[in-house]
Amino acid sequence: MTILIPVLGDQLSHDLSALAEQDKAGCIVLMVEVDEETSYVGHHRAKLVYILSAMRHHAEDLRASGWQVDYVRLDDPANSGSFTGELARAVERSGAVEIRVTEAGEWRVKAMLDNWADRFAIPVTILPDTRFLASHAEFENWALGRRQLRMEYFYREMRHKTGLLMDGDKPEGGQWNFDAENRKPAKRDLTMPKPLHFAPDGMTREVIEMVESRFTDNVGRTEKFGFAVTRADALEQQAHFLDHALPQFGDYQDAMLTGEPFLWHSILSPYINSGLLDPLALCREVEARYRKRKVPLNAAEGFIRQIIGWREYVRGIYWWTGPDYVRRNELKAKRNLPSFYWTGETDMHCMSQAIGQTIEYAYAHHIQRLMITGNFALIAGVDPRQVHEWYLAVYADAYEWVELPNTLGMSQFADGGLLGSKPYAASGAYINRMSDYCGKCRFDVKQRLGPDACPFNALYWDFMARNEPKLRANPRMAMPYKNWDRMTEGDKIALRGQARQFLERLD
Ligand code: FAD
Ligand code: DLZ
Ligand code: SF4
Repeated sequence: MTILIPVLGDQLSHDLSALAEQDKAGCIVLMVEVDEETSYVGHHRAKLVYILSAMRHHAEDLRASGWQVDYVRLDDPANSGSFTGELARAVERSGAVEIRVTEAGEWRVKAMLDNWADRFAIPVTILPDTRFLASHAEFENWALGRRQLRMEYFYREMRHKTGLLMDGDKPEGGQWNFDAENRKPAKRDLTMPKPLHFAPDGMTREVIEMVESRFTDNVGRTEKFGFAVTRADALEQQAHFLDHALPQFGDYQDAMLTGEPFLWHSILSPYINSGLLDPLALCREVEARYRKRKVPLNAAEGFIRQIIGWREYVRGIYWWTGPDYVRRNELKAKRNLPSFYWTGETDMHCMSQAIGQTIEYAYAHHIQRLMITGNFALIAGVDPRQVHEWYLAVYADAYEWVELPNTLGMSQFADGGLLGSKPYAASGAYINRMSDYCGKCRFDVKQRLGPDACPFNALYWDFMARNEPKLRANPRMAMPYKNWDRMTEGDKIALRGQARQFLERLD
C-alpha cells in the first residue's frame, strides 16, 4: 500500500506539507531530473548545477533520515523527460495506491499537477505549500476590494501575523519602515564581508560535468561555482551573513561598487526559494540579533521586510493575477533585448558590471537588477516578455512566481502599476549617487548630449516623453514632469534625437 510522494526541485524541505505526518515505511519519495524543467528556459549553467546538485544532496539527506527515495537522473537512458512521464513510470515500478504532492510553484507546473487526477487511476492529493506565510485565500481576502495593492500595507499585516519586530500592537521603534536610512552609498574597505565559497564535492563535480557537456548553448560559467548545495552548508552561509553582513545590510542595501558583486547582501535567495532554508526561521534569527543589540533596527527591519513583505507580496500577486499576467505590456514596449544582455559586452560600465557578474555567478543584487539592467530595459522600451525570460534564465534564485512579478510588475511597469506605484526609471544621476560605476565609465554621467553623454540620461527623458499619456497623471511622477516642462522645446528635441540615435545603434 505504497504512497508515492513526488518532491519537485524547489521543494527541498524536510517539513514539506506532502511529507508531514506520513509513515516513512509506507512511502516512496520520487525525485526526477527532467528535460522539461531543465529546458523551459535557457537556464544559466550555474543555476542548473545548483538545482540538480541540491536535489541529489537532498535525496541523500532524506534517505539518511529514513525515507525511501526513488531518484531519476537526467542522463538515465529510460528518462521520459517529463514530470508526468516519470510519475507514470514510478507508479508502475512501485504499485503505488496514492499520490501526495505539495502544490507547484508556478502556473505551468500547476496545470500538470491538476491533470494528474485524470491521468492516473489512483487518488491524487495536492497539498498547500505551507512554507509561505500567506495562503492564497489570505492574500485574496486582503486584496479584494482594495482600490490599490501596496506592499507596505500587506507587510504590516504580516508583521502582526508573525509578531516579528512588534511592540505589542505597535511596530518596534515606532515606525513600520526605516527605508529612508537605507540609501547610503558604500566605500570599499578591507573589512567588507564576503559570502562563503563552498568548494564543489564529488557529487557537485559530477553535475558540473554533466551540465557542461549537455548545456553547451546555455549562458553562464561554472568555474567559480561556490553555492551551498546542502541544508547544512546553506545554514552556514545564513550564520555567516547574520554575523558579518547583517549589521550593515540596511545602510548599504542600495549601494553598488565595481568588482564587488555581493556587498552586504545575504546571497540566501537560492536556498530560501528551493527550500533548503526556512524564511520565517531566518527572520526570527534576525529579530533575535536585534533584540540582543547585535544589529540595528534599520538593518533588521529592512531585511525582514524583504522576506515577509516583498517575497510574500510578489507571490500573492503572481497567483492572484493569473496565468495571463505574463502577457501584460502596459507601455507597449517592443524592442528586442539587446544581445549584450547575454555577454556583458557594452561600454556602459554599470551594465557590463551587473551583467558580467550575472554571467559569472548567476547573481546580482536587487538594486543592480532593478536600477541597472531593469531600468535600462524599461527606458529603452524593451519587450517585457523578453526581459522576463532573461531574468528567469540567468539567476540561480529565479522561479517564475517570484521573478515574474518583480520583472514585469516592479521593474518594467508592464502591469500598469498593479504591483508598485511608479515605474523605476532613472537617469545616470541615480546610478552615480549609489555607485562608483560612473567614475570608471567611458561615458560622462553629467552630459546629456553628444557622443560621450551617458546613454541613461537621454533614454530617461525619452521614456518620460513617449509615455507621457500614461504617466503624467501619476502623482509620483509629478516632479520629473515638472522638470520636463521646464525644458525648452529645443532641449526636448535634442534629447529625443540623442535617444533615437542611440536606440538605432542598439538595434
Ligand atoms: P538580500 O538583499 O540579502 O535580501 C534578503 C532576501 O529577501 C532575499 O534572499 C530574498 O529572499 C528576499 N527578497 C528581497 N527582495 C525581494 C523581492 N523584491 N522579491 C522577493 N524576495 C525578495 N528574487 C528572487 O528570489 N528570485 C528572482 O527570480 C528574482 N528576480 C528579480 C527580478 C528583478 C527584475 C528584480 C528587480 C528583483 C528580483 N528578485 C528576485 C528580488 C531580489 O533582487 C532578490 O531576491 C535578491 O537580489 C536576492 O539576493 P540576496 O539573497 O542577496 O538578497
Ligand atoms: C528549475 C528546475 C530545473 C532546472 N530542473 C528541475 C528538475 O530537473 N527536476 C525538478 O523536479 N525540478 C527542477 N527545477 C525546479 C522546477 O522547475 C520547479 O520545482 C517547478 O517550477 C515548481 O513549480
Ligand atoms: Fe552607467 Fe552612465 Fe554611469 Fe556609464 S556614466 S556607468 S553608462 S550611468
